[in-house]
Amino acid sequence: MEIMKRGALIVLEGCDRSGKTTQCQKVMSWLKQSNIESHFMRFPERSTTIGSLIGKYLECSAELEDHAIHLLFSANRWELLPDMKKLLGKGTNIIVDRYSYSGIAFSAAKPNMDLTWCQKSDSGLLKPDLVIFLDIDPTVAQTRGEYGVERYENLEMQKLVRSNYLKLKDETWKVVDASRSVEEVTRDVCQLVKEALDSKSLLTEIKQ
Ligand code: T5A
Ligand code: NA
Repeated sequence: MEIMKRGALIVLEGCDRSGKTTQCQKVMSWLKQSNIESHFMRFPERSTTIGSLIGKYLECSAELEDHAIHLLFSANRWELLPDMKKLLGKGTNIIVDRYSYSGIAFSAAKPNMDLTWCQKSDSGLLKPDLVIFLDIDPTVAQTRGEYGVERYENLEMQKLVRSNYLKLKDETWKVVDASRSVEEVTRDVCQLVKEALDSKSLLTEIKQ
């Protein structure tokens, strides 16, 4: 009898312009070519009602108190939790462009925002099987396309975000040097995804 494998939850994280969306697209096309059932998601997901408010905040066309916007980012993940559980349960892998780690690292980079407080609203969401951290010096990232268009895209903020990310790093994290060419980064990212998909831990329940 064949044992049903659940899908893997794989997250790409990193400072702004580290190349997350580019690499998610590369991974998705590799998975498609390999006939591996996979679904792409991103946070913030700006298409929902909550997400549209987040979008306005990021474009600086709306102002929100720091704790309030933090909770909206978190609510945006909670509202998509049922969809994520359904996909993983039927064996579909999910590749996610940003997750709770962004929520914590960015909010906690603001003055008077406590990292431990920021973690609370995401407690109970699904824990990823693998987090690929695209690491880049924020001074290098700021030379990349369209930098500085949205809120948070400034050097001081990004340096604090990077140091917060490193505080959140645990055994599920793999750090990839994202300052290299797209092709070099993709090679490492696809290798890490492949290892995660081969893992025996997918025969167990998804962690919460
Ligand atoms: N946020 C997010 C919170 O505060 N709380 C939360 O809970 C969440 C989920 C928007 C903001 O929201 C914050 C974090 C963000 O500040 P977003 O919508 O993911 O989040 O942001 P985007 O602007 O879409 O994406 P990023 O700025 O993070 O960029 P990416 O996805 O890291 O980078 P990418 O792939 O778009 O590439 C950027 C540019 O660099 C080039 C690309 O061609 C592009 O021009 N590039 C490279 N150039 C050279 N070498 C490489 N290896 C390259 N890879 C890509
Ligand atoms: Na992106």
